[in-house]
Amino acid sequence: MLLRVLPVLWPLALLGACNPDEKDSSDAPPINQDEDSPVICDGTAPVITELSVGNYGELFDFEGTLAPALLVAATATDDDGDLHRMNMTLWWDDVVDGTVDTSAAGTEAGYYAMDEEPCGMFEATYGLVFEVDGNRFDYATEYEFAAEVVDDAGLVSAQVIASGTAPNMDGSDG
Ligand SMILES: [Ca+2]
Ligand SMILES: [Ca+2]
Repeated sequence: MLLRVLPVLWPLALLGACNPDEKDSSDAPPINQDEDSPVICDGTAPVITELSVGNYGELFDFEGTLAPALLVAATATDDDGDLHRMNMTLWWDDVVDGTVDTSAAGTEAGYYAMDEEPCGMFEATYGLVFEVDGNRFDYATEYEFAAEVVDDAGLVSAQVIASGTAPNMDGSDG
């Protein structure tokens, strides 16, 4: 069965996650003035400040198919502001014991470019929705996820683990 997964990104204004004044602070790194060179921020790794796993809350439109969905969302901060392009890697299991095997390749969300100038995105929330169809993800079952976030420079955060319960077949909380 095909694993259907789609990235979702919330408007930061809705989350209140982005302080537009932050990029004007003295902490902001200088931006490379040479327009022909790629912009390189200070080179700090991102930090996951929150990882949530749970019911998306309603049926999700998986490219034309409405289905219950499990939402995994990570909020990350990064001192050098290069979350204007961000990726997330996930591993999971259905044994909630505080550990997830990450020895095999994880599922990558794929880089997502935020609508923000380089080196100016100090916090971002990135999510993935997984279709819950009784196969790869079972209804009303608790899953445990390990997540890593990757910034524009390819620097990887420390892993964070969180668990949550997949919805019922009708999309209600499982
Ligand atoms: Ca960074
Ligand atoms: Ca586990």
